Amino acid sequence: MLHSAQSTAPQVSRCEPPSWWLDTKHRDITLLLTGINLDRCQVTPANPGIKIRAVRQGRTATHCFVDITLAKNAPPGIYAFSITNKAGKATRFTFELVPQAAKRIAPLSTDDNLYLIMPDRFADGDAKNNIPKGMDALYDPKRPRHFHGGDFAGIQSRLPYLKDLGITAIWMTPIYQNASFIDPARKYAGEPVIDYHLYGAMDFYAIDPHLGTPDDLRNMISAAHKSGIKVMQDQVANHGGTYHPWVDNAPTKTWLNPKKDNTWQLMDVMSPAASRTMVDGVTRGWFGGFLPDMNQDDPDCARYLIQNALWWVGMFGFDSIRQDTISYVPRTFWRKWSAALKAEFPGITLLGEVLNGNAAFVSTFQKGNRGPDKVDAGFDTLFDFPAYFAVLNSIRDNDWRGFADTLAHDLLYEDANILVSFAGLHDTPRLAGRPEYGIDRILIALTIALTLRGIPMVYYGDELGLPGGDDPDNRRHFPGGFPGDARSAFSASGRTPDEARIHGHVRQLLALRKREKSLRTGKVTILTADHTGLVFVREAKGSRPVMVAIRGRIPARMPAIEVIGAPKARGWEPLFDGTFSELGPKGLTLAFGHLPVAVYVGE
Ligand SMILES: [Ca+2]
Ligand SMILES: [Ca+2]
Repeated sequence: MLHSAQSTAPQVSRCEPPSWWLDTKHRDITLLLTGINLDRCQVTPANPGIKIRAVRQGRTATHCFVDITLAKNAPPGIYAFSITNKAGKATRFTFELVPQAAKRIAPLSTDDNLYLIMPDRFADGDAKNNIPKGMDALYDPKRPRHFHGGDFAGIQSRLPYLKDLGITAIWMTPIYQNASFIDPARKYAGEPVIDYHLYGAMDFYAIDPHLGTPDDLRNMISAAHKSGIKVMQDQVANHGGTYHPWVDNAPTKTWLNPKKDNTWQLMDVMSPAASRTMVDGVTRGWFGGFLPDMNQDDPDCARYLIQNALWWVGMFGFDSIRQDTISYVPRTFWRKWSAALKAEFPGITLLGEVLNGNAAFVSTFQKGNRGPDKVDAGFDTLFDFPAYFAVLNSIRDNDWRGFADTLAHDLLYEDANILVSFAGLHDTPRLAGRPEYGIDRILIALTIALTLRGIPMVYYGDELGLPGGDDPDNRRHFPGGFPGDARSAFSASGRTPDEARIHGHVRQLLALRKREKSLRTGKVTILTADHTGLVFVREAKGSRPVMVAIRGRIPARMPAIEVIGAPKARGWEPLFDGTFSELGPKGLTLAFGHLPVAVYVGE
């Protein structure tokens, strides 16, 4: 048993946020202290520069909130505070002020080519972090749900590969510290559950040690910026990890929503016909039934999450944020969250994930769009899941009419021309996961994603046709990124013939995109969309038009498509071998070579 003096003295084990920057517009900050005996405390700053506005007790004596204001002339450095509890016992804790926020570069635009990396699965650049202390059981590159060893150093060392491919921005899946142990309660298909994907934060202010240190992250971001590559952080404000300490001991009574399975009925949140209970089933239900759901209607929880979002950008210099599962969170929170980020970092781009194929729903989350609830969630851009699903369906159905119908829904977006267009990501089966489609399907889906309006994105390995089914099989490691790999697809000599073909195709299209303004900013005009195939033109004022043709497969492979209404041009220069165009009896005839796609630049 502890002596009474020890048992009543306050102890502070955490201060969140641990630091801030001085050139901030966000001078009123709330510190969340975690520890013991933090009941009815007084906090006194040891140095001038930080004013205490209020100290508020949490749900129990393990948490308290300290509302502070940073003076404009506060010098940078470590600030100490004395904290005295109701028993009159005191201790100290510290908070750091750095001179300025990390420097950032320009917003994401349609000039960018985005690349999605799951850090654990891309490249292992530092074997020393593969088995952090006490985590021996978590590392096994041969098993699908274990850590494979990828890290920040691995990404940094592959920046030249990405630059050569034509990439100008990378999105890394989350980097928060996740559970350091195997989930004792769950297994999937006989495999232990390990959060190698890092979507289950155990500490929102720490980096998972498998990826490296804060300095490794800073070095990687700085090297990326020097290479002209922006870095997007993946943030998760909807939920924490299954075993987050808040599950047993939350800072306030309403910090988490009560444990209840999510209904997954996404569209209820914008449905004028949905009851309050139906809406809550999505926004307050626990993701998967086991991920503790943050209650953003709790003002302290909301403030914590907003400060956390600002902190990562200010301390590390991310250029943009991809926010997870945004439709599972009340939109009133996103309004505050996006406003705070834009106020502090005017150049930041906010990309929201709404994993749904219906543009009527997805579009309501874009900045400027007030849905039926009159709330502007404030996201600059969204993933174009509707177009992604439409492409797969059109390939399956051998009919491109559905794709044209989906693009008709562009009218619903405030700005469809900045949507992120992709041919797969870490939550969808790989394009190469269905062998019956062969390489054609991969080339078709990638060609559309990389030539459509918006910001194109490539999921790591898709440029090689990396195979894989559902999660986690779609997160196999990049060949050549890991010790012991038999070959390296990072270099041309290490690619199989099919990989070389797909890689060359992607690289060629990304280069064309860089060269042709029409592909970056031009309007989309569909000329053909039926069983014969798909033909669309991208044309920006005063720039050469680009025409994209996808070959239909009914009744047999179409050798050519005749199109009417192509923009006037003296000629159409084909991008790929074996393709050509000629003026036929009915209009322009686009001929295919050995590829299922053809791309032409108007002269
Ligand atoms: Ca490593
Ligand atoms: Ca939620």
